[in-house]
Amino acid sequence: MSVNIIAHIDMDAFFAAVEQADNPELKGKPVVIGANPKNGKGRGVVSTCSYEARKFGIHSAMPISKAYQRCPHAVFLPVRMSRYHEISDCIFRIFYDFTPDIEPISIDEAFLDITGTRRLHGPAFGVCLKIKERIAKETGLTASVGIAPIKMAAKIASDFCKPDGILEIKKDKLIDFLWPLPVEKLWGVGPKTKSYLNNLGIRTIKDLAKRSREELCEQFGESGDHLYCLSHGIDPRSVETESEIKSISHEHTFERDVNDKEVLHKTLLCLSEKASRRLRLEGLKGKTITIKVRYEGFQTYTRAATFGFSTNFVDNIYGKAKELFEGFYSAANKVRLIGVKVSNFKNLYVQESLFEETAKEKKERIHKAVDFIKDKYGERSIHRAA
Ligand code: TTP
Ligand code: MG
Repeated sequence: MSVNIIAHIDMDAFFAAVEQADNPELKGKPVVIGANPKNGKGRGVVSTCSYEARKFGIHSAMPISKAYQRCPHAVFLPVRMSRYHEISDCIFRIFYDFTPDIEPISIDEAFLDITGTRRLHGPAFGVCLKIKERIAKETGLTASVGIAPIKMAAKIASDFCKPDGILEIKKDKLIDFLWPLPVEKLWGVGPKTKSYLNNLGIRTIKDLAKRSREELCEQFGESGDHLYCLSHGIDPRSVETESEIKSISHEHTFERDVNDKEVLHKTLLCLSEKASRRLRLEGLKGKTITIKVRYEGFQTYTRAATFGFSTNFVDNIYGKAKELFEGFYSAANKVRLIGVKVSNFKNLYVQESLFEETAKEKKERIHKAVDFIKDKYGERSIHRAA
């Protein structure tokens, strides 16, 4: 059986490193990116900080006032999202020079399937070294890279070798690498499952691997089987490239965190319109609508609902997105990012029900007309009243 080679690449201290590259005077200094500390009285949180600042115990999502207490002489800077997006685009263009099989995970992180790059670029380790060199040359930044036959191990490996490292776990060393690790390193083992497993005497991945598949399935149902496989280094998930579209999503990060419901609703509408338009461009309809809401403290929530039919109409998408949002949002929390996703696709060209067709065809025509006008006169030419 052929072995997959997957790389997980994650930039080091991304926002802080961009600031240090843009202003070399900041190199070697503790730099904290996030809310204004206002001499220790500031509200809001740390987005990230340089490794120099981490020595003082500062980390992402920590209240900015606490970060100030720990290191008042650090350089505190605001988030410059558009600049980080520019650098992120540059990094992803470098990835695409090596392989089209890329699964973006966040602004500074992706999985690359480099199984097939050997003929053109040589063995995996060398490929990743070249990628790191190009990133360094073109952006002045460092990345950490984990290489492994499965995604989960590649991700653990990149964490292990931070900052500025490369760690390759070959197939025959995968079990030696995984088994001594605490069980919560496995994907899907959060704090609750961890303490449940710990109570059963399962602390390491090896402890878990020693239990029988049947026992784990009895305890955890379907996810028992999944845990069993992961603990034995089996992870069927492949790198999901953007070309095999599984979902269409749009997100918006606010320049300033927001709790004004009207603004949030308008943003949901705008994101739903974008999703609707892209779905129609791709000839897709989805059944499941998911919203993502990230608060100022970086806690992230998703809520999903599935229709009994497939749709790409903005009325349906926005209606459901708003309903989901209203179902759990409380205005006490400020929102940093909001997103709308449509998934669970069916082929457009399969008729759902002959009787529904006429009314739907009419709606479809109207949507197409709107797209046409937007194509011709720009995104802002037509807008719905919220
Ligand atoms: P991460 O990759 O989690 O962190 P990092 O790149 O700063 O540091 P590391 O070397 O440990 O990878 O996140 C990428 C960027 O996302 C980070 O630079 C800032 C942003 N971010 C936040 O704004 N808040 C958060 O709580 C986290 C975790 C990240
Ligand atoms: Mg990072």
